[in-house]
Amino acid sequence: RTLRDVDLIDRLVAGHVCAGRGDRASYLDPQVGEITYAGLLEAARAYAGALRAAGIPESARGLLVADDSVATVVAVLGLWWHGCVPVVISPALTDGEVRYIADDCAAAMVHLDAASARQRALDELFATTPRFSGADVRAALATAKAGPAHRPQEAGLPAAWSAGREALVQYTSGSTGMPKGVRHSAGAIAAMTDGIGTVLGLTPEDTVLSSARMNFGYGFGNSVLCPLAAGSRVALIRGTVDVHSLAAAMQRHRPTVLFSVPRLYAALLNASGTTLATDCVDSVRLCVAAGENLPGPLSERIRTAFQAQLLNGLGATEVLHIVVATTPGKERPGTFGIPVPGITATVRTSDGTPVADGQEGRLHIAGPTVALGYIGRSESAALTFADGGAYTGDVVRRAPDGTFTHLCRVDDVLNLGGYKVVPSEIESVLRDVERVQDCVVVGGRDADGLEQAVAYLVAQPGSDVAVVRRAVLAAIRGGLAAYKRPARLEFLDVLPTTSTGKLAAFELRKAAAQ
Ligand code: 3SK
Repeated sequence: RTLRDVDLIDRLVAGHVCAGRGDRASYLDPQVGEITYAGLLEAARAYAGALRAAGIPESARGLLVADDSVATVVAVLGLWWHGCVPVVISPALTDGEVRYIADDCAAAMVHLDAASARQRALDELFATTPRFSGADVRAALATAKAGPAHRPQEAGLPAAWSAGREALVQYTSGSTGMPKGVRHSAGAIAAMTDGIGTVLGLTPEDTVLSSARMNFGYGFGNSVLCPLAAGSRVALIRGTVDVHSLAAAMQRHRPTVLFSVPRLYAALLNASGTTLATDCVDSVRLCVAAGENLPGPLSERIRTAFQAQLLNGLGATEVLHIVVATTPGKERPGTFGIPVPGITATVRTSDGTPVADGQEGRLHIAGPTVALGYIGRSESAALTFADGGAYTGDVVRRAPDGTFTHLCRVDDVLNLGGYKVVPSEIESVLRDVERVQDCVVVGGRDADGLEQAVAYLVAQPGSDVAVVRRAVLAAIRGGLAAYKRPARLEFLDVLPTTSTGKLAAFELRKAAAQ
């Protein structure tokens, strides 16, 4: 091995076992209970052995269509042990999206872990692909008996990863077309745990809870990379997380570090007093907010309610995790703070020229966590990965003290709690509704200052607006995932236009922001 090799298994699991911390809890899974670092290491070895026994080639990509669970982490670690590249995606994606991603990344195996009906559909979708299942891993964890996902004797030594080699692929929805596979190197994983990992300051005494899921870059860093590198304990929540399941998990697991998105913090704070009970928040020493802009007043409310430190971070899948962050204990409400160690962040014009402090421009990130690129997609890659780093798609400003403030997105993509939503996708559902003549969707603000989708519609002349509204609401419920649904529907007689007859979207944005 060369000096630049990264031993992912050692860094994340084996190192803790060798240091005498093998009996400490790594994961607390609602279905499996608590699993120690030694147990996690053994399960990863058994999974790697099963991959080898099934003839899965080293370096191949493996697709995990899986919820957050300890079985998903075992599969990720087993793939790394065997020298393969994990790709974790949500079981809530449609069959078409899952098939597209499996083909796009040329997955040599699939690991499927979903609720029963979805699991059956996924099993059918991949009838001819080497298949592993989360249920098999859980059975192996319970009995430690040889089975389809448990072949410890067959595993070789953990793979050596040179720093520049692809080790992880994460899919991002992006602003146009089908999802893009972002290729991360082993070196980026090591640099990320040394960079934002250091700022977070997680320790083996911490219990971590994340509302963001492992199939999203933020969640993968929160529930896998950062806590494992630090030897912390992670409490897992299965399925989609809402304000109720998050509050219940906080009461049950008493996390010391909470990772979430600003809109879930706002929902927690806005919920009735009984939800945000003392025994829900008093264990938390650090709140981490990322995924979307955190308005200053909301950050103050979080600190007051939790009586905890707050880290507000800006990240992107293309740079693996948070790259600009406030320092816990030195909060700067309304800003994202400064670049994390190892990262250079600059503000640039559209031709890539750096601008002076105080001026707005595109955020450019350089450093070891910048991805290797996309799978295929040479045109998109050339626009994003340029000038020695990556553009995150954010318009920002840097103050003379070096802190960054978020202004808006470069494109008109909406950021709804970390989900990037293209207005045209919402518009196409609205346009199909009978008696809708015209519509446009823009970004507005809710009472907490968080971005929301606002739809402006024009009904056909002579229609009953109340009837059209009901039809639109039904179409939204049937045709759009909950996070994509507009928060407000406004009916106008006509959409505003400029003197040249173009849509005056800026007028609607101004109105939606009030
Ligand atoms: O904000 C995001 O989109 C993000 C993506 C990946 C990792 C971390 C973050 C905050």
